[in-house]
Amino acid sequence: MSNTDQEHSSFLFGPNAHFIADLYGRYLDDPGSVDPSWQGFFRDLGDDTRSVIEELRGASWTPPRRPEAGGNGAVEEAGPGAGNGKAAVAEGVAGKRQITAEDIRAATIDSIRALMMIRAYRVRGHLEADLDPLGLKPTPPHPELDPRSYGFTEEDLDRPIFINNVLGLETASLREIVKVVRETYCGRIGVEFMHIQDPAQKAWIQERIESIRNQTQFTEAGKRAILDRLTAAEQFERFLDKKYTGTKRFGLDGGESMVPALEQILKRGGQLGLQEVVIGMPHRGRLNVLANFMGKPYTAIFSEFQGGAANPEDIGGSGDVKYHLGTSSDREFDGNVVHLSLTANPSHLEAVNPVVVGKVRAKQVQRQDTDRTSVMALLMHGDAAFAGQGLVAETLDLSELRGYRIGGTIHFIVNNQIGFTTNPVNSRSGPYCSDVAKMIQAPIFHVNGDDPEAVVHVARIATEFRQTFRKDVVIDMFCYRRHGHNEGDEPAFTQPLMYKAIAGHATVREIYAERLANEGVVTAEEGDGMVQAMQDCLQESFDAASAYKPNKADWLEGVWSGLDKVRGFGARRGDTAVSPELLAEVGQALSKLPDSINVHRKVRRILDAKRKMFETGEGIDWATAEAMAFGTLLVEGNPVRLSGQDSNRGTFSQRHAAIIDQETEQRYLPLNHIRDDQARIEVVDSPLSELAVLGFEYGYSLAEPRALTIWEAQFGDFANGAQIIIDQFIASGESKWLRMSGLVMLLPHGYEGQGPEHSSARLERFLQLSAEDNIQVVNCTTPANYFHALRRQMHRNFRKPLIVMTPKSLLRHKRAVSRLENFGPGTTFHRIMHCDELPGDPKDARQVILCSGKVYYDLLEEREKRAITDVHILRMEQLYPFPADALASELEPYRHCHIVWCQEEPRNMGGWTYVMEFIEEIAQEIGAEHPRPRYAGRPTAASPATGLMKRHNEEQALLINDALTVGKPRLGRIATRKRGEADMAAQ
Ligand SMILES: Cc1ncc(C[n+]2csc(CCOP(=O)(O)OP(=O)(O)O)c2C)c(N)n1
Repeated sequence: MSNTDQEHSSFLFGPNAHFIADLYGRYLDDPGSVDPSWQGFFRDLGDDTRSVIEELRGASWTPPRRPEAGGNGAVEEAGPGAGNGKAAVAEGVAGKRQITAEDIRAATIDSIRALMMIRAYRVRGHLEADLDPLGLKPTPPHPELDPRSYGFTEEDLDRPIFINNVLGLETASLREIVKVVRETYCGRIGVEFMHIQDPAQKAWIQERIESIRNQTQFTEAGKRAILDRLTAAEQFERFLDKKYTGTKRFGLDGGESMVPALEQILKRGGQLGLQEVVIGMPHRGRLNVLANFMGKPYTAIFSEFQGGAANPEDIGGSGDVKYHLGTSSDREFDGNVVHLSLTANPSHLEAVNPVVVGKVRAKQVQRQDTDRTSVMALLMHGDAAFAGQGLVAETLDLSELRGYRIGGTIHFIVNNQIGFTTNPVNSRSGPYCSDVAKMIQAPIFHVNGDDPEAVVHVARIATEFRQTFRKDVVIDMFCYRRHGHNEGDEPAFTQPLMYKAIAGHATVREIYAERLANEGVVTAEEGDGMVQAMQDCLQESFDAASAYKPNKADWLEGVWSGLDKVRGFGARRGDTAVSPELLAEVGQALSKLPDSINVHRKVRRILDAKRKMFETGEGIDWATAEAMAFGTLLVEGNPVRLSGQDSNRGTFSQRHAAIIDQETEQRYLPLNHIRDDQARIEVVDSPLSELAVLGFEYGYSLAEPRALTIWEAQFGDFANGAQIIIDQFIASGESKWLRMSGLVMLLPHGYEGQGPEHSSARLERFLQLSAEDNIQVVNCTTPANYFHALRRQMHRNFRKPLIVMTPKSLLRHKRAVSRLENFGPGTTFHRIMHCDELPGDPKDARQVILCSGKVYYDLLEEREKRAITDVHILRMEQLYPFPADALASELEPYRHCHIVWCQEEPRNMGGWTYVMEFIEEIAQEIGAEHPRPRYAGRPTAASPATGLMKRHNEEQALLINDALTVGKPRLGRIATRKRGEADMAAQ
């Protein structure tokens, strides 16, 4: 094309692009208003046209005004779209050449087509990106990325096309456009971002990557730093492989680019205000991260390989395998210090995610990081785990919720394209392991792990995105796993072809070192020197390992200082009584609202009832006692955080923590209005998740020992959806990792005929988990005792998780109330309680019933109804730690009596199998006449409870009768059931 032609063309294309845009607007308003040939053209373009036209218009373009009658609308009216088929304007304004309507149309159609193609690259370019270092599967061409799909032919390759500065190109040939879009979208990075609905976020990513063709030009120093980190990462694994051949280490070999990428996140993050990063990661590469990112001394790691403990031996605990351990450190980049803490985790992949997120939230509160840019979560994942574990989705779901958000997590997937021995095709239904992250519209950067510069580059963009938009972002690094799942495994059993390819594949460091040598940045000798220096350093640390002794455990530092490891059993009451003045002050706040709030009339009645409780000092119910515990702790400076499904109102409409204005739906939390200088309560209605939410609250409790942190189940039965957090963290975290938690779990429990899933919080499971003073399990019968149990959590110098079986019917039971004096001076938590009023002298008793929780009231009522005076009742308010000393002294007056354990749960559930040995042993110790306790409860059962009310009532009556009947071992149904089972087993 000659210069003159070009002048004509570029002149033409700009204005006519606008013209076409306007024409398209008219078409959308009324298709019949434009020439039929244009109608056909617009129709064929399909849905994407609108956005393409918008790009063609450019940001500065404003639509032309519609011509007014008699106005000077000549410009807008002219042209083919106006129906006159004449290029009057073009001719008139250009004045250089006769331009036909066909010329204009061809040119602008080119523009539109080119832009549609560019758009297709933004949406689908990642599908043709060069992501797999092994190149095992050919990437099939996608038709939407083929220029021919837009009507272009070979002949169009060099014709200039106006694209209005898209991709930084005003006018470019098709050849050039294709080159740029392929560089940007189909290189070694594939970006998924067009699913993001927020225009600012989408535009930010587009601009960020298109402006530099998705490539950072690293300085020489930057390239050296990348090579240095790759060398450290590679040589560390090699050294371990050599010294501890075949020992499990879950090496990073093949995924080494993660290490410089993590460095980049800290460096760029530090520049953007980041001060602290909480990290969660799986087994893969964990030792490498500990050593080469967190700065854990190599000597310490080698010592652990040689069987040394991670903590001083006098600390105790069961310890854990080395690739589960956490640590913390400070790193400095360009004068910015960033504190890092890697959270300890169990084998259960992804289980640590919500724990990390909860920790971050607590730290943000501590640092008053209201814009959430100082503290960030960094989660690493395996590809199979990210796709497979539902907890990933549950935790992502927390990311934008008011009560849980932390301003975004950076996710880094080490996508080695295999899970143990399972291929991706058997691992997931979607094309990418990262697909679940689209549910929160997170941008996803797929990147080839053999290109460390590309990996560092996306780490930088991801960090900027997180700090700018405070939103989750995902890096999916395609790589490979050089060895078997662990180093003792033979991978060729199952993936022979893949492992043949890996065997012949140079390491990431080798590839990069060669590249830098070719670029003349680092000579081959220098590269080898880096390797040698690393080897020397490792050898030196190795030599020192046998003499290495960890000098202190780090568990009572920072916000934990002042707290201590628990020592000895016993009552451990803590000082939980509250002065009458403070009780009155909290009572006042709980029952009086500002006049401006429009309260629901039933809530008003509840508040009036509360006022009466405080005025009379009588009848304080469960919910009020709980609010009193919260309120008094708040005044004492302990924040309270409660989250669970429908926790504000309370599943049983008992709590009403937030009063909702009936006109405006504004929330008012009376507990935040006791005094000006009090701590705050946060009551969060959680999403319908147990696993993630319990994990989050557990994480919160790890980072904030001075807050009372509570998770509440809707019904206790649902807690088993969170079993991993219970087993792997709450019950065993302190023993494995020396991490205390004062988390409270509220689990509604009790047999009230509501069926199999609304009766039991599976008390037996918590009791089975109880050992080595790990948790506390209580099943209180009075509001005041519950109050003291909650306050006790903050009023001792140690922290232990507290599992509370909470009531349902007792919330409104007329006898399950306390008096104000039960909260006042001199009061405390009681592990064992006898009846409120003894029916007679213990000397005259013939039987003593031990029980726990709601069944106490059923026994009491029936005993009164039958006027029984020789059966006394002892309530075990705390089941673990088992109150052996208290039980011995409470049982003492009943040495001559029969002892019965009464429970509502089936015999294979509830407390029976746990308490029976304790009771017998204690009874023997005090010289009881009948030391073996008798069981009164439901027979063994597969399902926790019947779904039939009639049957429930019969069963309940039977077990109460059984418990109250003196000395009578009931054969009948229990024995029959057991014999039947034995017979079946024998057949
Ligand atoms: C919840 C859970 N289920 C099963 C396992 C056993 N397991 C350990 S590693 C692994 C494969 C993980 O694959 P991937 O997530 O891709 O990580 P990679 O080991 O490949 O880095 C499996 C199944 C586990 N640790 N956790």
